[in-house]
Amino acid sequence: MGLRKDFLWGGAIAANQVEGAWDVDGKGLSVADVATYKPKVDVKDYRKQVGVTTADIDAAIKTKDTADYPKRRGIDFYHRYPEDIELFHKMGFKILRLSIAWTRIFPTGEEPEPNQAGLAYYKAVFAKMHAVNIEPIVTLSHYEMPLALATKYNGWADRRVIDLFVRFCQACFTAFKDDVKYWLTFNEIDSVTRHPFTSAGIIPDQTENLLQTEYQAFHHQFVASALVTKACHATIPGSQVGCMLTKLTDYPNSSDPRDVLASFNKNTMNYFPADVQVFGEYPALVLNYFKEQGIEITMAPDDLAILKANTVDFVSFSYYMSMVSSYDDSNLTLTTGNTVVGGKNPHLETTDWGWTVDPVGLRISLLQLYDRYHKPLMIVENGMGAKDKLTTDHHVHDDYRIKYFKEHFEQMIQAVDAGVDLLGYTSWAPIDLVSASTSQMSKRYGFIYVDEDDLGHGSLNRYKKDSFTWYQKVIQTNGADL
Ligand code: BGP
Repeated sequence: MGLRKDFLWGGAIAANQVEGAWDVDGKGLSVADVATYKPKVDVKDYRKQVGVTTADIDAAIKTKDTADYPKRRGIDFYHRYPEDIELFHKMGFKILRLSIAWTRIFPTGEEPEPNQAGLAYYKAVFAKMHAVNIEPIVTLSHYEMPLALATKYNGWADRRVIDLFVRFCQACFTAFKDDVKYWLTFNEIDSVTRHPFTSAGIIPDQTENLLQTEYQAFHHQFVASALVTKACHATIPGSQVGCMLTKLTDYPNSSDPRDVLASFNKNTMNYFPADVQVFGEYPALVLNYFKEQGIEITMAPDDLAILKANTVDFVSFSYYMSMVSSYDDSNLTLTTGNTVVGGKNPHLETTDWGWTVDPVGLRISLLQLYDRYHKPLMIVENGMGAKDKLTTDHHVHDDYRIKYFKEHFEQMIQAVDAGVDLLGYTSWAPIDLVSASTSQMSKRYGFIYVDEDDLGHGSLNRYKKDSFTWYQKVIQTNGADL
């Protein structure tokens, strides 16, 4: 069988991790521009709450364009996109996932009119992509809410942000209706409870019930996502809108039924945002969890009808690692991969950053998601962060990366052979970029090396790694030659 003939091979990037030019052409500050990433919990002591504070933000604003805030530099995709898109084209990309920075279109989120320079920039990027037959898939919100909305409203915790987001999306649909068919609303929507600031603009004040705030923010995002799905379908006939989930596939630590139950519950909470976006309703188990936790979601009278009437067309997800759960954490050796905390799996290796490498987990994830949702799927992030070495003659021999992808593709193809409807695959990331969790360049993902270090020094020259030619061959043969 193998992959469909029109399988969408490509790569995925996000504006805040590549563009740089953080204050160019009227762009406003986004949460990404000020946050050296901070998860909600201390990774060494996962019971300890941390998270971004107003003092962090003030310090970041004062510090401005320094090495502490590398996302402001990015890899200068803002100016170098023609060259980068050419390189993607050389690899044979059919699709490129990228995000539109909200702050290029509405710098503070509340301007009466969209910023024409921002719209013109993306128009030019899409034109370049179409010139080489690369289809865009656009994420409308990839950890880059206007900072002004975070500080003024506590981000998505406030219902008023829904209209502001819908307005931004509508401006994009109107401007790019002839350019973009595939859209994603929120990147890794489930991440609100892991890093509330970058994900939802929430600046926790230590007195509030943070879970309550986070689930309220989720609800606002669900309603926004549904309204945006509706607007997209109305403005762009034939458009396809997807949800985007971090698939954190969880295994029980043992066959002890209590471990199995703990893992089931973990997976239920991971699926929940996609459940709402696909089924158009809250799962009963999650509503019960809210009750148990004393969480009360405030809803407007029409909200549930809006969710039900505007579900997504396909399900997209990122897949990096699997997790292990037990009913009793003391049974686990906890690992602290920098976005999540979970039990160590003795059967799996980890990357230098503690993320388990689990190709079979990708196959399991595809089977689970298809079995649950019966919707076409798209893998929109998957890849391996590594410390690459550039040789003096400008090569990177990244056989470890080729091995990682080969093993994941083998499992992906087996899932497709088992009946999963998979539309495409975009690697994270086709070109080195600033890491979301470390804010550094040295966690490299690309098939293309970018000469830039963690302090922003370097020529920014692009060099093809060994994996570049390998991925090119994979695309050429539609996965037949790995
Ligand atoms: C996902 C994000 C991406 C990306 C990726 C890798 O969670 O959607 O933005 O960065 O993870 O993570 P990191 O950059 O921390 O290695």
